[in-house]
Amino acid sequence: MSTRIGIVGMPNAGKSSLFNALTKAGAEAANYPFTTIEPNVAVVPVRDERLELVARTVGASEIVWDTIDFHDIAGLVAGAHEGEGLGNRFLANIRETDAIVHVVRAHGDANVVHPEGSVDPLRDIETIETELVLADLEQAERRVERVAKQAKGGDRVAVAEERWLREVIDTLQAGRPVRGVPAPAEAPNAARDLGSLTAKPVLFVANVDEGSDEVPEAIAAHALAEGARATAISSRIESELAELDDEEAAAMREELYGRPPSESSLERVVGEAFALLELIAFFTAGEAKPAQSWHLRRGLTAWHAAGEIHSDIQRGFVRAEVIGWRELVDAGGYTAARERGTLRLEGRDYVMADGDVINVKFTP
Ligand SMILES: Nc1nc2c(ncn2[C@@H]2O[C@H](COP(=O)(O)OP(=O)(O)OP(=O)(O)O)[C@@H](O)[C@H]2O)c(=O)[nH]1
Ligand SMILES: [Mg+2]
Repeated sequence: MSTRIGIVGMPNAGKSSLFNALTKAGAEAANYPFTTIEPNVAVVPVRDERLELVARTVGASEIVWDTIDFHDIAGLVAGAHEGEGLGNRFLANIRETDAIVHVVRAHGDANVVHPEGSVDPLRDIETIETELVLADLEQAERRVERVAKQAKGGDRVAVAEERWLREVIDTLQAGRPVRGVPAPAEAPNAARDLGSLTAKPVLFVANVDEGSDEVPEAIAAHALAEGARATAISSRIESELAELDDEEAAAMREELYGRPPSESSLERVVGEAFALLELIAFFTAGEAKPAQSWHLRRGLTAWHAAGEIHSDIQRGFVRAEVIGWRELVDAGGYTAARERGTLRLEGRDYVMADGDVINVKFTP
C-alpha cells in the first residue's frame, strides 16, 4: 500500500504551495486564509534511479513507481478541534495517514497575511500541536465509552484497550502526545483503531525565505526535543520551479542558492519523510514484465515484502530469490547472476536490505 502523509499547519503557512510543488497538481494557492476547503489528495511517484538500471538490465516492459499520497487540508486555527474554521472535518481526513508533515511559516514576506498578525514559528507550532492533542482527546473520550461497554462484557482485548485509553486520556489532558503511550500487547491494534494524530511521526517543514534552505534554530530545537525531523523549503519558489523543465529548474536553483544543490528541496522532503518512517526500497523486475518499486519498514522480512506485493503471494510464500540491485546490474541479468552465485535463495525470515530485488516463489 502506498505511504500516506497528511499536511497540517496554520492558514497561509504554505501547505498548498508545498502540495502544488510536490504534485504540480494545481490545487489553488491564494493569498487568503482557508483557500483549501476540500481535502486534496496528491499521488506522488517516488522515482529511483536504481530501478531504472535494474529495469534496463532485465529487459522490463515498463516501470511502475511506488507512490506517496499527500493529503492537503485547510489551515488549523485555535479551536479547530471544535470545528472552528472547519478544522475538525479536515483533521478526520488525516486520521488514517502514516505520518504528518507540519508546515511552519518562517518567511517574512509582508505581503502574505498571517492569521495572528506576526511571524512566530514556535507559537504557531504550539497552536497546531494543541489542536491535534484536543482532537485526539475528543476522539479518545468517544472511543473509551464504546470500549468500556465491551469490557464490561468481559472481552479481554477490550479490557486492555480500555485501560490503555484511560492512560491515553490522562496523557492528552496533560497536553502530551499519544506517541509516548505504547499500545498494550493484549490489544496491539488499539493505537491504529483510535486513529490518533499525535501518535504519528512528524516532519516539520519550515517554509523559509527564497534563497535560504536552513531550518531556523527554534524549529530545529523543537523538532529535536520531540524526536521529530525537520527540513526547510521555500514552498512558493519550489511550486514555481516545479513548472519548469529539469535543466531550467537546476539553473534557477544554482542562482538562488549560490551552489548546485545535489537534490531538489522536494526530493529532500520525500527523502526526509521516508527516513521518518524508516522505510527502505525494494524492487521486483522480470523480462517483458513491469519493474516495480516498493517500500517497507527497515528490519522487516522477505515475508513482509511478499505481503506488500500481494496478500496471496504472502499466504503461499515458499522462498524468495534475492539479489542486491547493483549485483544484478553488474552481472547483466538473472542468468549470469545465478552463475556468479550472487542470486541467493532466502527463506521467509530473511531481513530485507535497501535496494534488494526479490522474486517470491509461492504456491497459489
Ligand atoms: N514569499 C513567500 N510566499 C509564500 C511562500 N509559500 C507560500 N506563500 C504564499 O502564501 C500564500 C498562502 O499559501 P498557501 O500555500 O495557499 O497556504 P496554505 O497553508 O495552503 O493556506 P490555507 O489553505 O488557507 O490554510 C500564497 O499567496 C503563497 O503564494 C514562500 O515560501 N514565500
Ligand atoms: Mg491550502
